[in-house]
Amino acid sequence: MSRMQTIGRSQHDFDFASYSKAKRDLIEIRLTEYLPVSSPDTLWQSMRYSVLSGGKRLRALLCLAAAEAIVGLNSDIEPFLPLACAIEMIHAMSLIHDDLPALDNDDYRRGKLTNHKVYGEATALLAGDALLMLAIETFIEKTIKTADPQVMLNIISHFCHAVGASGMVGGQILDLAFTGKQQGMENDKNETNHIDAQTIEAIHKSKTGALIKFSVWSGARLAKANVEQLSLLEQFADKLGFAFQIADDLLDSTGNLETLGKTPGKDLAANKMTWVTVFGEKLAKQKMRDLEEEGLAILNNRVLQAERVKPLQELLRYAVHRKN
Ligand code: GRG
Repeated sequence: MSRMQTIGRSQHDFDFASYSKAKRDLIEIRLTEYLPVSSPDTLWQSMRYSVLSGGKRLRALLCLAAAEAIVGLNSDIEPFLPLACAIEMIHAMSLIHDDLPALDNDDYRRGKLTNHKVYGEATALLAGDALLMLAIETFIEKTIKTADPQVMLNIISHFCHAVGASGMVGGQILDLAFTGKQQGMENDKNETNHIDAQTIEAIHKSKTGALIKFSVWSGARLAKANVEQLSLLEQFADKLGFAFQIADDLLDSTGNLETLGKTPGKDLAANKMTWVTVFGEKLAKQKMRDLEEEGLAILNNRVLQAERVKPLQELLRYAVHRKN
């Protein structure tokens, strides 16, 4: 049987629903443990409110699946759980900050009031800050006994890059610059103020793609992937991250508050530059499907084992075809 047929078949012989439920359950248990009821009271409540409020846990799942792509599906994933949970903490903090009035000014997230609507802007801001630090602390404290410190330092360095000015924070500011919401950012736009495919891709790659790429890369790195494997998985994550963002933008234009858990139609209302608002739904869907094919093709490589990449294949399909 050719490798391509094997990939097609995996849709049927790999029980992704059970796989992802089992992994999500573990992630929830561990996150609850890492975020105890503690003091200062309100700060911890606010942190717990956003981290333990559901969410697809896609980034944590990607991290675990990338580790499994290297160590195998029946291996112990315990050593990778703190890293996967730390990534969910960072993701949650980025959502808290993103929802603030100074940025997207959203009232709903994951079907609940946003953090600042419940706890106020000052606490929401500080809960985000504390989560960022808790993520790093958790990863270090819970991993130090089992992992090579050199590998851990490498992961922390990549983490800083993915989150900071070259990653999420940088992407967010470019997004604001092109949305025209922020004054004094003229230098951050290109000379013509013209938004093109390359610019949208650059914004997506940093704002959303960087953490997704880090999730995949870091899981594999902690699992001691070799250079070739890491490079392929990064290429795969690039495709997935971009496809995920286009899916997110499509859902924003077609979904509703009930299914999305957040206010739909905000991109168009805010004049945001997305693949959907700039090129329309039809081309956006086409681009997303192309990225899905490209991502699956990347996994079809002799340096990765077909059996071991099944969760990653299914997570890519899920990122594209999800309904929320
Ligand atoms: C990271 C230091 C630091 C600051 C934050 C606000 C900000 C800087 C960056 C914005 C990043 C952001 C919120 C990007 C959008 C990503 C996105 C599409 C989020 C939705 O992700 P899902 O659908 O959410 O995975 P769930 O709720 O399922 O977890």
